Amino acid sequence: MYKVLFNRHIGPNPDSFLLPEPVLDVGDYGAISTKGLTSGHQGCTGCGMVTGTNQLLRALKLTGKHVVASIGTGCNEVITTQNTSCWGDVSVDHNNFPNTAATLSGNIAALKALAQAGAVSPKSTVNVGIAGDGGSYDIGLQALLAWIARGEDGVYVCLNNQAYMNTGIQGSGATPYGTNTSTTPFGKVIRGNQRTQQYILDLALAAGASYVAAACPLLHRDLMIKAQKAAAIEGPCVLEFYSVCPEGWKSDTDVFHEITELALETRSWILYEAERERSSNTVLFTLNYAPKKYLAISEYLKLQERFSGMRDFPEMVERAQEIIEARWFFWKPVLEANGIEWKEEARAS
Ligand SMILES: Cc1ncc(C[n+]2csc(CCOP(=O)(O)OP(=O)(O)O)c2C)c(N)n1
Ligand code: SF4
Ligand SMILES: [Mg+2]
Repeated sequence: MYKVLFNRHIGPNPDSFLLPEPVLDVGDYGAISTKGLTSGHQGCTGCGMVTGTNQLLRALKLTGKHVVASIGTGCNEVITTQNTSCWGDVSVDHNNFPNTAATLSGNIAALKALAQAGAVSPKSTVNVGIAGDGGSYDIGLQALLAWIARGEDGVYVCLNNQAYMNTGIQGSGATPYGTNTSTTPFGKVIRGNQRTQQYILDLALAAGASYVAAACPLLHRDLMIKAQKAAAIEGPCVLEFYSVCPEGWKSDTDVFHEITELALETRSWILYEAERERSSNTVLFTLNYAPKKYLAISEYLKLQERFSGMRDFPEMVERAQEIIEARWFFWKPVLEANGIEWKEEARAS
């Protein structure tokens, strides 16, 4: 285990004690045109992972490095590999469902060998692995944890839409309690997903990651700062992006903004980051957003039909609320230091 320290400051954080200088906010670069994911992809209207990938690539390119991306099977790969020109000048390899972190490792080794042979300059590339929640929490977890354990320098990004969307909305380790998916259908006897979702960033920190961060494309500056920090910090860094999926969440295609905002305001998605000081094995946690009065989880359940079954069962809604509050208990010292209540008293009516 590691020792826990909290940053008292709540908000986007360009500083890191692992970096000599703060990274630049996207606005500080001035009018530099950069291209992330360009047109030609086949993502659904309102897809959160398209926006998240776009912001990730823009942030990494702003660092001036060449992006080498290893992408695992899932929506992100399927929608971008029929017309690969949408990746622009990113070097991309598409690999199998469990393999993202393993092929990321292969790219890192290959570029190290090329640098030793003088064929590329060292540190001129940023190596990224991108996979879905199924590819990260489930079938790709072994490769991810082993990559972290080897301590290699790179960035792993989990695009979390909370189920296996590309193959027909099967539940994953990231599927929230009560969700209706094709493998956790909402019926009379078993009411949707009975398990509590897991948290990949907890696992990554336990495995020894240098830096982990949760972001969402609604707050693009925060996401891009985190991507740049992950690119600059030495060692394995893991990012997780909240990714609205109208197809799998059974939501309208034009409420990307509203759903993400509700995720933040109900505290069901936590924007935070954590960085590790290796010699003392201390991890510094920073909370990047906390609503002063948070909304009840029932508000979050409204715009997404995947939750339509559980909405009618008050005990299930209460259980979902308890899961959130149990997770926020961790942040109690930071909330209290900032005069914010952490429990029901803090809920807006
Ligand atoms: C070994 C293997 N098993 C199953 C599949 C089929 N498959 C491809 S993508 C996928 C689900 C991807 O889910 P996730 O990683 O969450 O990505 P999403 O599509 O949701 O973005 C599955 C089951 C495969 N390609 N390879
Ligand atoms: S199914 Fe979901 S994740 Fe896949 S492209 Fe459509 S909106 Fe995006
Ligand atoms: Mg998924």
